[in-house]
Amino acid sequence: MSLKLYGYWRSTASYRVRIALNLKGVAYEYIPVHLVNNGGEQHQDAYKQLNPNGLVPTFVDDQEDVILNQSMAIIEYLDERFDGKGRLLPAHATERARVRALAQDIACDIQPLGNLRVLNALKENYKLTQPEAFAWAANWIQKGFDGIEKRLATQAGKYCFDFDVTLADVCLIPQVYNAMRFGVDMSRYPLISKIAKNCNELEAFIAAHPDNQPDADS
Ligand SMILES: N[C@@H](CCC(=O)N[C@@H](CS)C(=O)NCC(=O)O)C(=O)O
Repeated sequence: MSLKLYGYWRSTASYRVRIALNLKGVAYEYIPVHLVNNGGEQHQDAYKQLNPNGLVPTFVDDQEDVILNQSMAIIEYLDERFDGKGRLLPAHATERARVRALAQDIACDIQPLGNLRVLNALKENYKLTQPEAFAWAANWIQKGFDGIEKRLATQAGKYCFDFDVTLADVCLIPQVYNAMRFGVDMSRYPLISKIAKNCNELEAFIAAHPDNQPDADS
């Protein structure tokens, strides 16, 4: 089997897929795509042949002749293809929809607003300074986390949904990492912080952490 993940150490979407691969216990080759150096390797022709969107991650499963973008699609593919270990989506339709909704609160409503290309456009086209761009990103993370914190009060246990790690945790933990990078005051979010602490004690999350990637700090 030959599975490859094209990603970047600090990319939250890549981080989600790394966590999912580890939870599934699936070995893979990690291929760094530097989002800043050389004008951003995500924009180079060789990479854009794999992913014309010019974003990471891209996942390749040679055995099945599959090339996928979009971290959520990749994770659901992994969950179905390697269904023996650590199901990331519950079997029951209502629970599955709730998990997806929380995951999408992060992946659809928070992450895109703080993406590198959005921050670059704010700086280049609207003359925001670096601290102003960081404040923009932090603002949208806070708006999203305010809602998630309230939602978790009705359902969270050790993880976002009781005692099983799900797709929601897989999305939440990279967003917490990103929130800290942008200076969000996490003391406003005791439940999110507790869940992040619990997840970050698990080997799958530790191994996926940005600092533990071969391209970290590059
Ligand atoms: N919805 C996509 C988001 C992908 C995405 O925004 N990736 C970011 C890193 S987290 C990226 O490649 N940014 C490069 C850029 O903005 O130029 C997914 O979940 O895979």
